[in-house]
Amino acid sequence: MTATPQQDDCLFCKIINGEIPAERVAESDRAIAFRDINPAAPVHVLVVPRRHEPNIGALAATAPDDLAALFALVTEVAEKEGVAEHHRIVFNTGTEAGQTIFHAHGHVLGGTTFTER
Ligand code: DGP
Repeated sequence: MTATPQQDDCLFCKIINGEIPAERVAESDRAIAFRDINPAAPVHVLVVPRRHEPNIGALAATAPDDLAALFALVTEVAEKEGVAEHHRIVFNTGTEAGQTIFHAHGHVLGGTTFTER
């Protein structure tokens, strides 16, 4: 089996490999979910493909099965965290959109009422 593509200097690759600790809440063979270090809501979990791609569009183009697996894990996380009925999923692409970690990831946010878009 081919190794999952990863990047040596990537923080999220290091979390995936266990080199840097994180509070994991769920995982599958293609994606992992862990709590954001700086939560913006009572529930704030990052859902991250094991495969290193710089953003969600690159993941969709390169590995659509991994994208589907990512969303399956989003659903699992929302259920586990008790926010299946009300949650927000955010994918930032590019610095101007607020992306700071260039390994594709979705923010699963919930446990509060969002008033702004
Ligand atoms: P973004 O701005 O969309 O690239 O989101 C990156 C998120 O990653 C940001 O909300 C903070 C989070 N984060 C950064 N460093 C760490 C870390 O070392 N551990 C964890 N759990 N989260 C981190």
